[in-house]
Amino acid sequence: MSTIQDIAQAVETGKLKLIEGLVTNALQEGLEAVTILNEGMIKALAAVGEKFQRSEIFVPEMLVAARTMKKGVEILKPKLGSGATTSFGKCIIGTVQGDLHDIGKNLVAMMIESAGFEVIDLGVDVSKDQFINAITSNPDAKVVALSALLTTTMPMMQDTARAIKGGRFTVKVMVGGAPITQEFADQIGADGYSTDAAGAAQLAKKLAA
Ligand code: B12
Repeated sequence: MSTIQDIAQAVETGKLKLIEGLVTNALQEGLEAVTILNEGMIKALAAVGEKFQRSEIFVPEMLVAARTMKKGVEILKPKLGSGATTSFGKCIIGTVQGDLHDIGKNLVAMMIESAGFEVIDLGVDVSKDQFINAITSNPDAKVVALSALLTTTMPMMQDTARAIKGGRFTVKVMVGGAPITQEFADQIGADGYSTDAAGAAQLAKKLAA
């Protein structure tokens, strides 16, 4: 029997080879995909971050935990979407320049896509100019979603959001990521902020309406 604890433990200790079986078993046993994601995987990565902060583990361990989570999310993916059929238009998403974290951004992209958007994912380390070029090439885009996980890349999020808001674009800007707050979002002139992927999808729909 696979429990949430087994999954959390596998992510935390980077048991890449075990994760597929554990997640598949948990789903077969009737655990909800969203519970596995939130209680098993996201909490485990938060614990990994705390261990890193205490210098109990280092970048390689953090990386293997991230890979394990990604593998697990692949298995959950078909179960996480809402299967919406309404079309809300295009959403451009990316992690801002200097930042390579993409697990949260990918979850947000997945939820936004399943809420009914066509997602244009620019990936990680995306410069202000790359965002502007993507908006220029997709003038019908409704929302741009910026992700940042490092306090050192928050200024880049600010530059990017301000450049977009300062241009002649109608697109709405939403922001998120672990260090981002509503206060910061307001300060940089973003149109919206959410703490998690499910909230991000709701917010994108509201902004596109
Ligand atoms: C995994 C990880 C890595 C992996 C990333 C792999 C990958 N492909 O993403 C690797 C090993 C590469 C890595 C590298 C580094 N990392 Co790192 N990493 C993490 C860790 C453990 C987990 C992040 C994660 O994926 N969480 C799970 C996801 C689901 O959560 P999330 O990203 O927050 O996303 C959710 C919300 O924030 C929100 N959201 C996210 N984006 C968006 C966007 C929008 C628009 C919206 C609305 C919402 C939203 O929705 C998501 C889903 O619910 C965190 C710890 C932590 N507590 O965050 C440290 C952490 C972010 N890393 C940290 C550091 C220091 C680094 C390095 C500088 C380490 C180093 N010395 O090299 C490098 C930086 C590399 C770079 N230039 O980016 C620090 C940052 C400290 C700080 N205050 O800035 C943290 C907090 C660890 C710590 N406690 O010290 N890291």
